Amino acid sequence: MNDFRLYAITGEQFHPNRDLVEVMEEAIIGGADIIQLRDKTSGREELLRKAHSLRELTRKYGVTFIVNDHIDIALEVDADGIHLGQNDLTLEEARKLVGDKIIGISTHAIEEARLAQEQGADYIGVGPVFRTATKADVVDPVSVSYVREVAAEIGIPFVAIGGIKLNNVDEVIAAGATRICAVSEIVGSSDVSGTCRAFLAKLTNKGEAE
Ligand code: 3NM
Repeated sequence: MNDFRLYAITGEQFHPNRDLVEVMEEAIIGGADIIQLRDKTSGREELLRKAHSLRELTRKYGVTFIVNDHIDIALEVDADGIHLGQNDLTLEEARKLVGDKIIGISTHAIEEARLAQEQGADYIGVGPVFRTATKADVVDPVSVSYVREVAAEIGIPFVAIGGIKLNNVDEVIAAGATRICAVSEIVGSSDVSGTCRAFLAKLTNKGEAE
């Protein structure tokens, strides 16, 4: 897969008066290099419409496009990949359906990370690092110590997620994260592009300091 640094996930509840595609375009302009459509409330038609629009947008900018949960929709719009939780299909079942598309898996403990790697995930989510109100029923925060564990042991790309803000991301980067995902901090910002640029500057400065 193309590697990435800043992963932006949709969260329309954080921008009730703004258009989805417009907000995600600002994220891309600010430097987000992978976009995920995550929507737990829309019906299939609505979801498909959003997926088509975001596919068009991400193609225009050459940015990776991932669909959360809905493999059928990912296939229908020719997304670059899918993202699955721990309770979704097994990786083996998903791989049969999506072939060589990207498969990302949410993990909340090192055993889950090891298993995802072993079973051929292309990347994993590592979180929630901090408390988040964005994902319902998520486990308690895993803290930066889980980021540290994954950074030390896991070979496939991992992205830190959950409650990550500009004011706490330094701690996550210091623990070894080189890829960051934020939902509310990015799409809920009054300056979406600026927020993305600020995240990237922090990721880049770490690189220079090494
Ligand atoms: N997955 P925010 S936490 C979509 O830990 C998602 O797997 C998580 O939203 C995980 O940046 C999360 O607004 C929500 O806290 C992250």
